[in-house]
Amino acid sequence: MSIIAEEKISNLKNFIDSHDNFYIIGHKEPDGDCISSSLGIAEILKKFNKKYQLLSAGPFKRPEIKQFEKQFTKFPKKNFNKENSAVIIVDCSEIERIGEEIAPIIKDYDKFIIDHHKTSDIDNEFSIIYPYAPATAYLVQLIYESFFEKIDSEIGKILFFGICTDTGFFRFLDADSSDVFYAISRLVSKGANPRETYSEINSGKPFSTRKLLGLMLTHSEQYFDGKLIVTYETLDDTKKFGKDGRDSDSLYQLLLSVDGVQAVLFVRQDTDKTCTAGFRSKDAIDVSTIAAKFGGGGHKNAAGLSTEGTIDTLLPQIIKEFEKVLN
Ligand SMILES: [Mn+2]
Repeated sequence: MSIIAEEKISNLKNFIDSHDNFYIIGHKEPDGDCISSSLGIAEILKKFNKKYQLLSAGPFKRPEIKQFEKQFTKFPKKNFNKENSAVIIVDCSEIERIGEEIAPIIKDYDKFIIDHHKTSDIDNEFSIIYPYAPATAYLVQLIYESFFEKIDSEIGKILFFGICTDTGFFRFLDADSSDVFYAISRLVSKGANPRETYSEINSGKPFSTRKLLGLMLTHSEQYFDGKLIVTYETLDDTKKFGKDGRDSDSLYQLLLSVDGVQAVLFVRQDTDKTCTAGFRSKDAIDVSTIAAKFGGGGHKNAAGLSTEGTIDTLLPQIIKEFEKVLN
C-alpha cells in the first residue's frame, strides 16, 4: 500500500516520458534525505534510459554526506536543451532554497517537485508532496517500487540512509507509522543495515564540535521553572571551536531531554551586528510564531531566524515572548 495516489505516479511517469534529459536538485545545505532522494531519482531515470545531472548548491558540511559529494556539481557540466529537458526538485518546494546562484539557471525548464515539507502549498499535476511523509526518501522509495516493484540493493541502502536521517533514526515516527516500517523492512531485506547506517550517521564528527557543544551546555540557563532553556554562542566561541561546523541537533537533543523543559532557544552571534537563532519545542509550544515576530519562521516545533542585533539585546527580547506562552 502506498500513500501516493496512483494518479500522481502516472503524472510523474508522463513527465519523465515527455523529456529526455533531467537536472535533479534539492535544497542548499543538503542533508541525508535530500542527497539520497536525489540519488534515488537518478536511479529511476537511469532505468528509464534518461540522461540526468545531479546538482547541489552545497556545501556538503555534514560528515555523513561527504562520500556522495563528488556525484554532484554546483552548476550543470553542460546545459541541457530547454525543449526536451526538465528539472526534478526533491526535498524542497521553494525555488529560493535551491540556492540563489543555481535558481536562475533552471528557472525556465519544466519542473516536477517531490517533497514532504509543511511549508509547501503547491498541489498540481507536477508535484508529489505529502507533508506527513517522514522523509522524501520514503516517497522516492514508494515511487521506485511502483515503477519497478523490487528495489535494487545499492539504491535501497541509500534510501534507507535518507529515511534514517530525517526520522532521527526512527525517533520522530509516531504510532501511526506502520506503513513506514513495512517500507523500511523491504529495504532491510534487500541489504540495508541499521547498525552500519547508524554508525555512518553518528561518526566522523570533528572533535572541535564536541568542545563547542561543551561550551553551549555550560552557557545554558533555565527560565520559567525550567520550561525554557536558553544558550548562546559568541563570536569568540565560534573562533575557538566553531570553524568545522557545529552539531545543533545534538545540542537540542541534550537540552530537550531535561526534566520539565518545553522549549529550547539558541542564539549565535554571526557577525558584530547580526545573530542567528534556533528554536525547538515539545508538542504544544509553537515556536514558529515566536520566530515570526523577529522575521523568522519554520515549523511548530522547529524554527529559526536571522536578524540584526547582539546576543545581549536579542536574548531578553525573545525570552520576553516566551514568557507570554510559558508563564
Ligand atoms: Mn527531508
